[in-house]
Order: sequence, then C-alpha cells, then structure tokens
Amino acid sequence: MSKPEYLLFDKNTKAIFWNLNTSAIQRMLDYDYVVGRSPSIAAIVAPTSERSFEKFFYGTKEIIIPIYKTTKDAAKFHPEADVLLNFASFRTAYPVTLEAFEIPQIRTIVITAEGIPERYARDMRIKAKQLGKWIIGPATVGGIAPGAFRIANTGGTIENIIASKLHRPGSVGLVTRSGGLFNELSNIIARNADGVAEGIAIGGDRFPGSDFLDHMLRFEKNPQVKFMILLGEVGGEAEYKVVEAVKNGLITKPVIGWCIGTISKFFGGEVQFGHAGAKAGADRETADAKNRAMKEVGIHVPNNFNELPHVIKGIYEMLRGEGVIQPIVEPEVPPIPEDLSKAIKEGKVRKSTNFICTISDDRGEEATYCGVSISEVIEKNLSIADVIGLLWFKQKFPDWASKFIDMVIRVVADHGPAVAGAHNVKVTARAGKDLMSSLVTGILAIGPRFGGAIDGAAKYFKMAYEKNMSPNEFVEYMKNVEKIPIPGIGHRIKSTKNPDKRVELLKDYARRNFPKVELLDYALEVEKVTTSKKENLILNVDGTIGVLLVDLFKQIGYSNEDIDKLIEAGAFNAFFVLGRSIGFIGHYLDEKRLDMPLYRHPTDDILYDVKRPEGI
Ligand code: Q5B
Repeated sequence: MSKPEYLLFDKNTKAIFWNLNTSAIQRMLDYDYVVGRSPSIAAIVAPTSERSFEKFFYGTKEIIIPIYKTTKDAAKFHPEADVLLNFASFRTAYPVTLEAFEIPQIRTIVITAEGIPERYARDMRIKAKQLGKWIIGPATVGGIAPGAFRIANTGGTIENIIASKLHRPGSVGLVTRSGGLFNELSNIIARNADGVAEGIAIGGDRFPGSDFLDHMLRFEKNPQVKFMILLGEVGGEAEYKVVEAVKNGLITKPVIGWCIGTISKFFGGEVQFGHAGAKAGADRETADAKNRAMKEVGIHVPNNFNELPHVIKGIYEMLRGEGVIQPIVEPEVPPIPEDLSKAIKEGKVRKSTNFICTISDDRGEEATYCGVSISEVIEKNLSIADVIGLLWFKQKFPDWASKFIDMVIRVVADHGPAVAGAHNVKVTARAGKDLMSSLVTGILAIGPRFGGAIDGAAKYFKMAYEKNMSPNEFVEYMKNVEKIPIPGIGHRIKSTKNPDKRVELLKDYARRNFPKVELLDYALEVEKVTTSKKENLILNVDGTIGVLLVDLFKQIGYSNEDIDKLIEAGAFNAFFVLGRSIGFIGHYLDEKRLDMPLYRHPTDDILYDVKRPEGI
C-alpha cells in the first residue's frame, strides 16, 4: 500500500533487519503487538547464520521470521519491505548500505553503527540523495512513528514507551541528534503536550545521512504534525538550515528549538561532547550562537533547558485553544506478556517441571556428578567405577566395591570376535556402516542368552536364597515352574574341564575383599547340582557377576527391595553393556583398519530347507 511522500513509516511498513539481533527484533515485535499492527519485520539478513529462520513472540503467539544470506534475497522474497534496518558493525555497515542502494524497493535505510569513517558517511549521504533514498544515522537509535512503526530500541522499554505516549500518534514532530535525549524529550512532550507524531534521532556523527531540516520539511507536509521540536547540539551547522527554512517560509508550523551544549563557554578550550559531531569548530557552531539565530527567526527558544517543558506546554495549549489540536481518545493497551524465563528468574511465577534429574547438574560454573565437580573427580583421581557409582547409584562406593566394579568392566570388555554381539558389529562394519550403527547392533544382541543374563541370575538366585530353597529344589523349580534355563548357568565353550578364568578372578577377589559372599556361596552349591548333570553347566561370567552384585549391594546397605528395583531396572546388565562396548568398538575399528569388504555368509554353511523348483 503506497503512502504519501512525506511519510517514511506507517502501520503497514515492513522492514528487513540486517543482523540477527534477537533482542532488538523482539522489542520491535512487542511494540507492533502493543499498537495493534502486524509484525513489522519481514525478514532478517545474517550472512553467517546457519539457520534459515528464527522464532519470535508476537504477543503470546510464536512467529517465524525467515533469515537470508543477502539483502537482495530478502528483498526479492519480501517485495513489501521498503525499510532496511542496517544493524551491521561499523566495518560492514557501509557495504551493506551500498548493496541496499541497488535495491529499488528499499527507500529508507537506518544505520546504527558508530565510528563509520566520515568519508564513507559522506559518500552514503550523497548517493542516497542522488537515488532519492533516505538514510537515518549513522550512530543513531533510529526513530519512531507512534502507533505505526518503531525502529529497534527507540523509546526504550515498552513501559517507558507507554509512559511517554509513544504507542499512539500525538501532534509533535521531533528531531534530535541523540537517542538518549530523544527518550527524554518524548517524556517531556507526553507530560506537557499530547505526544509525538513522528520522531527521528538523526545521529551524533558529523555527517548524518539526513538532517534536521530533511525531516522537518516532511513534518511540514504531514497533517498529523501540528508543531515541531528541534533539539540540536553544539557543533555543526544543521540548525542554520532550519533557521533559513523558517525565514524563507518553507516551514510555517510552530517550531520550538533548543541547542544543548550552552555550558561549553564555561570551559577553557574547545570541548568535545559525547557525539562525534558535538564540537564547535567556530563561534557559529556554539549552542549559544545557534539558539540566538533560531530565536531571531521566530523559533520558540527557551532561556535554558529547564524552561523547555513550559514552552512546549505553552505552544500546545495555544494550538489546543485555536482548535488546531484535537483531544486524543487514549487507546486500550494490551499487556505485553512477560517472558517466562524472566518472570521465573524474578520469582514472579512458578512452573512445574517436566523432567527431574537427581544425578548431575550442568547449571553452575562446572558440571557435577551427584554433587562432585568434574575437577574434583580428576583431582581426587576417582576411577571409572567411582564415576559409575556417582552417576548410576548416586553414591561413592567403598574402595573394595569400586575395585570390584572396575574389575567387572575390565573382565567383560571382550571375549573374542565369535560371540553374538561382536559378530554383529563386524558384519555391520563390513556393510559400510558407521561406528554408532555398528556398536548398537552389538549392544542389541546382548540378551538373556548372551551377556544379558546378569539381572536374571541375580533375580532368581536371590529369590531362591530368600525362600530358603535347597539347590536341588531351585534347579527343579526353574525346570518345572519357570520352565527356563537358569540365568547365569551354562556356557558354550567353558566347562568344569575348561574353567572360565574370568569367573575364577571374580570369585577370588570377592572372597578376599567382600565382607560376605552369601549368594555366591549359594550359587556355587547350585553349580554343583548343574555340573553333575553336564560339565558345561557352570556358574558362568554373567551368573558370577549377578550374584556378587547382590552381595555387594547388600553389604553397602541396600535393602532386598532396593536390590529388586535395581534388577528390575536392568542396572546389573548395564555393567556388561558398558564393558562390552569397549570390545565392540575395538572390533569395529579393527574392521575399518583391515578395510574388510562386505561380508556374505557362505551358502554351504546354511541348511536350506526350502523346496527346489525341480522338486515341486
Ligand atoms: N541347560 C549359555 O547353552 C547357554 C542350562 C541348562 C539349566 C541352564 C545356556 C543358557 C542361561 C543363559 C546364560 C550367559 C545358551 C552365558 C555369556 C557371555 C560370554 C559368551 C561367550 C561372553 C549355553 C544343553 C542342555 C539342555 C539344557 C541344559 C543349558 N543351560 N539347564 N540351566 N542355564 N544359559 N547366558 O551349551 O537335558 O540336554 O535337554 O541358556 O547364562 O553369554 O563367551 O560365548 O563373555 O561373551 O548351547 O561368556 O547354558 O546348551 O542350550 O543346548 O542346552 O543343558 O536344558 O539339557 P548350550 P543347550 P538337556 S555367558
């Protein structure tokens, strides 16, 4: 929708925001929501961002704003955008502006960066004028068309904006250099008149892309603006252009003017105020000289800054009396929903959590494992088993228990390439799969027959022992009632004649270091029964670990019920999963190192019990 030439911004204005400045964009969207207009940011340009969109809030709803690599692309996909908010750094702002000059739809470019070299600033200003485009800035907060469009952070917080009546149009056309004083003036105007119709901070540099006069000539044509306020500064001659325009009748609406920096005469030499341009190079550029010149042509100039509010009030009331300014019906202002994270931080709201974590905490300076910082883990030389104690069982194991856990991990780390899991890993690796895929095929093979009989062994031996079953009764019970092989009994290659060395090591350690090994003793009685039937029905590595873990947890204070819960959760099989992952990774790396081709199982190793065509 086209707007009159004198307007740079209206309720339909859409902007492209150059830089992923999420807080400034969110503030603009909050403003849009408060004034009841659609989101004013059409697109974001962020050349180095990996993302193609960013989420923002519009009121309570979330919206998506697309991100482009170049302004040209953003403009192509958003032909309605005629404002570029150039938030690039002082190094990049110039080329970004030059690119925007080549985009016909971009009419207004706001440049916020400070410290842009003056020759670039001059060049941008000249080119913009030649192309009929507008530059606001550099070194500016921007400006605002109340009720229609807010540039980034202009006006400060939403609370300040509403207090300063910048959420709906008033009657004053305001021009300043400074963004901070812009806010101050908006507040004074709200208190002494009916607010700002449009306000522009032209920026503090010596060569702003547009001057006070450029905007005041627009204000002259804008029927919403009934009078103007110019807040100038010591330094430069921009105020004299306004003086000439008033003298020549180009500006006819009442103008209130004040140049700050009248204090400079009390300093000995030349004084540089905050802005790059705020320095009087000649008498003409002093605040006093400019205030005098403004007064001479009929601009309303107070005697000092403190009088400024009274002068504003006087002009406003005069225009109200003349019927030039009509009373404003104040619009309803919807509350801006507060960010939940902020409200929680300030203790204003509470929210129930979805997850609970009782083992680790990454919120402080350093992550902790059950209250022990990682630094402490390293400084105190805690072992892998100690870390398992903290993260799996939320406690520091006594030394004898920790050493046993460590031993378990080491003895189950691998048992050659032929076991079910390692075979899977090797076949998967040879099919060209990656480490994670190959590893999980191995882990997925861990089950009641292979490696994953630890929980089952713990469960059934413990149950039988607690029920005072004799070893014979237990073997019969498993055969006739449960009707399953006893978990932890039996091995494919190990037997009484070929004992499993790992089992010997574990038993030996436990006998020497555990306070008691009640369940191990019971399991070995059961083994006597099973091996009497068949020599490979030994208490195997899974069974030995299972019964010894029950003994261990009992000795460190777990109740029978606590241990049942651990078994139910699969906590004992976890030791095999963890330990054997070491071996699985080794087999995967071995395959890659050997660069082995795709594996195909030989057909002569498969019994095909399928009808052949000739037999049909
Ligand atoms: N019978 C392990 O069986 C195996 C019996 C049983 C009562 C039993 C079998 C079994 C329970 C599960 C278990 C962990 C499948 C093993 C591991 C890690 C590993 C592996 C590695 C590593 C072996 C023959 C006769 C039959 C059966 C009877 C067998 N098991 N009776 N309780 N538990 N065990 N798994 O040799 O009268 O002839 O009909 O399921 O604890 O996985 O290194 O390889 O580190 O990677 O195939 O060590 O024992 O014998 O099934 O043909 O049975 O014995 O009823 O009796 P086999 P089967 P009958 S450690």
